[in-house]
Amino acid sequence: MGGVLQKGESSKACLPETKLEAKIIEAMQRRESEGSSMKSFNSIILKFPRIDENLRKCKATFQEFDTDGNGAIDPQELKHCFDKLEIGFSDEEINDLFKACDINDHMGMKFNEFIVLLCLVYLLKDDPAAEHAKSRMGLPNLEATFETLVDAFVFLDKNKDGLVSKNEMVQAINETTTGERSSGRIAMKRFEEMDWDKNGMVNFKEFLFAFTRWVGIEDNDEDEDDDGDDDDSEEEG
Ligand SMILES: [Ca+2]
Ligand SMILES: [Ca+2]
Ligand SMILES: [Ca+2]
Repeated sequence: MGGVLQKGESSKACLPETKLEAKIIEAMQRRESEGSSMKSFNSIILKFPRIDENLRKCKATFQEFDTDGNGAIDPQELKHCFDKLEIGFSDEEINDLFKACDINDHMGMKFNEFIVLLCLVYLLKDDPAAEHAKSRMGLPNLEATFETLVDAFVFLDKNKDGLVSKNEMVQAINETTTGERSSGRIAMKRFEEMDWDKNGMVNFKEFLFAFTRWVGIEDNDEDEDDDGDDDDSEEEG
């Protein structure tokens, strides 16, 4: 066959809530036309430790751009970050991204939110129409990791509509059959963890936030090591 079915007209049930989200879906669909190198759900799972390791390295980048050191990146710091990384986004785009990723609504990016934001930037930059298409962000390690995350999403999104449905999740896991009956239930659980707004679809942002949780990156700043006044880690006689 090889033809592309144009049946988008009938599936307008869940419209993207924002312009940014529409752009993300568009960028994802563009990327999906290139296919995924993932062969199975297991191959995604197997990459978790490496993804975790690389995202943690990003902590230094986060701290670098948190210039006032308050543990969060505010809109001003984010703009500086984009300048420094030569990410040619408009102020409006930066603000939209900030709002989309500032899930606690406290006008500050926590570490996990920052990672999600950068990964969205990575996807959005891959736009042939954009001025800085395909140019590097100056974060080679991270970009490889982001590519893996995008690749994983592409693998899951079987019908290439830029969103992962519950059925697609089940399908992805069933393809991996190792004869385990529990995999379906795990898939459900994973899906529910991802689908924050419970609209039955997981978008790339939801996927990324879920991912940062799975690999254990929360917005906890309890493990800061730059203050030196930890009260529980070291006790001196
Ligand atoms: Ca700050
Ligand atoms: Ca889909
Ligand atoms: Ca959702």
